[in-house]
Amino acid sequence: MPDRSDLLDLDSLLSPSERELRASVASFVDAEIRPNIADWFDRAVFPVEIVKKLGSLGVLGMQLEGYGCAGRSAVEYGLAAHELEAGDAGLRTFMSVQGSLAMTAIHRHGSEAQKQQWLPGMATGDLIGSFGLTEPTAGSDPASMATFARRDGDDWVLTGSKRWIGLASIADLTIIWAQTDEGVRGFIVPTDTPGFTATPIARKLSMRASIQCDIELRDVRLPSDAILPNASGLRAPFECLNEARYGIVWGSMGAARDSYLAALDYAKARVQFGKPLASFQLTQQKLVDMALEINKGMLLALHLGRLKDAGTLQPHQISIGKLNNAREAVAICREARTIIGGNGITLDYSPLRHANNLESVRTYEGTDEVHTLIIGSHITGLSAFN
Ligand code: TGC
Repeated sequence: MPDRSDLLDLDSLLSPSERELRASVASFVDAEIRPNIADWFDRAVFPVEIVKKLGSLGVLGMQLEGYGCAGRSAVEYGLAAHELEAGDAGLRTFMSVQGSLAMTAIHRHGSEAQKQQWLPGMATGDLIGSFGLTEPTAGSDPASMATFARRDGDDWVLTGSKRWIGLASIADLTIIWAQTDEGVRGFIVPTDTPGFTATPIARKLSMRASIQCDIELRDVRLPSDAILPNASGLRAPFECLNEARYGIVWGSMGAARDSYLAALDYAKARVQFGKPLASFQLTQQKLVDMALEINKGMLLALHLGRLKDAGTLQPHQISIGKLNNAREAVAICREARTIIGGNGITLDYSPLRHANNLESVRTYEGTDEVHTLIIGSHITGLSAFN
């Protein structure tokens, strides 16, 4: 975190290589994202040309070992998500869908041949992946998914639909989770397979510099080796979601930090009633409240990252981070907009764009409600779902 937002010297808790990684992603965001993001968001464009640049930066599947992946730590992965989302959540979401979901599904659950076929190209950004779990009528409750894969000789034949699937219309492959006679299984579906269609969802008020799709699967025939051999049951996609949820813990605070800094700069420059807004007590209170939550959120992210690097991070702890940081980040971005006043409703300033994006972030990868009840179940030993 730059020092105007790092009130606790959290920097001192990072190693030189962690600071170096963070600086390289921050420079990338300054050069490639900040100058263009208002235009991309306004025109609802995902800049496909950025994919290979992110590959060259080494952040696609960066937390994975081997197969061309960078093998960086969980904290480094978090710092990259933090800096990218300070640029825009849509771009951080690309990194998450590609690296945390699609690549993790193959790396964790795939065969050796599948890993060698797909992962090196995905790490460079030559291949784009997506991850199809959610359905039009199965969002928070993926166990109720209707997509079905039936055996036909040696082949599998998939039928069903998915919704809110990031990047699917430009992807080369999608991981499709489907019911089978033996429970939920995962399949690698090349997107040029007959019967597969992906249609971007239009008229979004959030994540406009990103793509989310409806997918239709009409008798999509796949060879027997398309199945992920080591993924059996819903536990498998949830293990991938853990990775993406962890990235959100860090990413959401990046959006919050960028909004806080925009409000701070504005408050110091903007003069009303003969003095800077920053000198008013009410403005200072807003800035202080934002800074406190950002510093607490970063401490939480770093603690969870250290647990993850130690191999001890538990799903309910990820829920604590995802729930708290996404929820606080939305509040911070909205409050930052109030300091910028009427000017803050334009794309000349980042807070309202970040706040709109965070409406998606607090919803996908488990809503506030889902994460509250995962934590509630951990505390009480009683599940609210079953
Ligand atoms: P439940 O019975 O609790 O669990 C089924 C099995 O999964 C295991 N499990 C986990 N394992 C690892 N990590 C986790 N976080 C896990 N959560 C559950 C569990 O132990 C069990 O294993 P086993 O071996 O005993 O069978 O399942 P449930 O249906 O009762 O779960 C309830 C609930 C609400 C917690 C769960 O359904 C949930 O997390 N819902 C939220 C779903 C969600 O986050 N969806 C987002 C999908 S993202 C997407 O499709 C698009 S990605 C974004 C993009 O593309 O842009």
